[in-house]
Amino acid sequence: MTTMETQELLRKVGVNLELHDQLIAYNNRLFETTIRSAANRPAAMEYFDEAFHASHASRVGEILDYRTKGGKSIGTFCIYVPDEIALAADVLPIPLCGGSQWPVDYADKMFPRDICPLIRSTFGMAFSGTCPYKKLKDAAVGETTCDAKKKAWDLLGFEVMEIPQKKAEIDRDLWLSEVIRFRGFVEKLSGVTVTAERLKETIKLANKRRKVLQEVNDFRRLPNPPISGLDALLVSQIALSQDIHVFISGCERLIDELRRRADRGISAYAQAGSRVMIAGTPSPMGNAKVHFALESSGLRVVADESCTGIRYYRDLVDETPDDIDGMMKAIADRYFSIDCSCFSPNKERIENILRTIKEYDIDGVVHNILSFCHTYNVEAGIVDKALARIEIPSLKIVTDYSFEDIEQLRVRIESFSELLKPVMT
Ligand code: BJ8
Repeated sequence: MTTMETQELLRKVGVNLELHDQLIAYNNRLFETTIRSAANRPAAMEYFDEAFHASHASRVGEILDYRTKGGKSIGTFCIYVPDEIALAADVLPIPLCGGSQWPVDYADKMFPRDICPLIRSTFGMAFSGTCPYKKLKDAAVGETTCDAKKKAWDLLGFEVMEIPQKKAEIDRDLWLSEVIRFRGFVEKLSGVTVTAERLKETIKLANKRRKVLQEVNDFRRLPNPPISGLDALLVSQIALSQDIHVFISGCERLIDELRRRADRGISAYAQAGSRVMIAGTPSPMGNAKVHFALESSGLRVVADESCTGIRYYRDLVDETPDDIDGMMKAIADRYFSIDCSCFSPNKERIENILRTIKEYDIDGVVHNILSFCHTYNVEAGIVDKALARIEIPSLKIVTDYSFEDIEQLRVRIESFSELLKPVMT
C-alpha cells in the first residue's frame, strides 16, 4: 500500500492522522531498535516485519472490506475469549491490547495513572483517535480477570465473560455456561447460527495456528537456537493481529527455514549466552523491552511463559467430539486450562513452569511484570519458592513500556547473569 492509500484508509476509519503519524514514528523507531536488532535473523521473518507495519495499514483495509460485505467483528483483550466460537459465527475477533508507550498518557481522560500500562496503552490509543480498529468493531468483549480490567469494562459498557477465580467443578460448570452464553452473543451479533460442521472447522483452524506456533518455538529448545527470543516474540504478537490463514502460511515458511538453519547449525545469536525464560505478563505488539534488555545484554530468551508465548499455544482443543455439545465442552475445557495468575490457587502454572524449565534447558527465570499487575507480582513469590527447590535463579523485573529504566535494567541483568551457569555453547 502506498502512503497516500494508507492515509486515505485511515481517514475513512476515523483516525486522527496527525497523532497517528506520531504514534507510528515512535513505534517504528522502537521496532528498529529492538526486534530488528537480532544478530542473524531468518529471511522468513520478512513476512512478520511487514505484518507489524500492516497492522496499521493493509490489515485495517482487510477488516474494512470484510465489514463492508456484511461481516461482523468484536474487539477482545484476553486469550480467554474463544476465537473458534466467534469464527464459527462469522464474527472476526480483533485482539486490541496495546503495547506502545506513546498513547499511555491519553488514558488519563478516563483511567487513573496507577493502573497497568497494557490497559492505559490500549485505551490511550482509542481516546487519542489513533486506534484504526475503534470503529471497525461491532462490539467489545471483556472478561473478569484482573480488577483493573473488570472495572474498565464496566466504565466502558462492554460485554463481559465471567472467568471463575478458582478451578473446582462448580467453577468449571460456570465457565462452560459462560462459553455457551458467548456463543449466543456472537450468533445474535451476526445472525449466523454456529453449526457442528462449522465449529469443527474453526476448532481445527485455531488448533493449526497453535501447532505452527509450537513448531516455531520448539526450535528454541536447541542448544543453538536458529531464532532469537525477540523474533519469536514478534511471531506470537503477529499471531494475534493478522489473518489466520496468512499467518499459518508465514509460519510454515519460517519453520522450513528454521529446519534448514538447525541442520546447518546456524544460530540466531552472534555469541554464546545463558538460556533464560521470561515469565509473567504479556508483551503485546509494540512492547519488546524486556526481551531486548536481556538479549542485548548477552542472554538468550529461549522460552516465554506468557500470553504472548506458551500460555497462548500450549493446549489444543480436543478435536474428537462431533456433536455441538461435545465441541463446546472441549473448547471450555481447553480455555479453562489457561494458567493466568487471576486463579487462586494456581498450581498448574507452577507445574507448567517447572516442566518448561526442563524442556528448554533453562538456566534462569526472569519475571516480566507490568507495573501494577498485582496478581503476577505476588505470584512471582510462589514461583520463586518452587524455583529455589530446583536451584534455578530468578530476577523480578516490574516495569512499564517506557525506556526510561533501560540502563538500570541492564545493571540488574548483568548481576543476574553472574548467577547463571557458565555458558557452554
Ligand atoms: S489470561 S495474563 S491476557 S488477563 S491487564 S492481568 S498485565 S494488570 S493481561 Fe492477561 Fe488474559 Fe491473564 Fe493472559 Fe495484569 Fe495488566 Fe491485568 Fe493483564
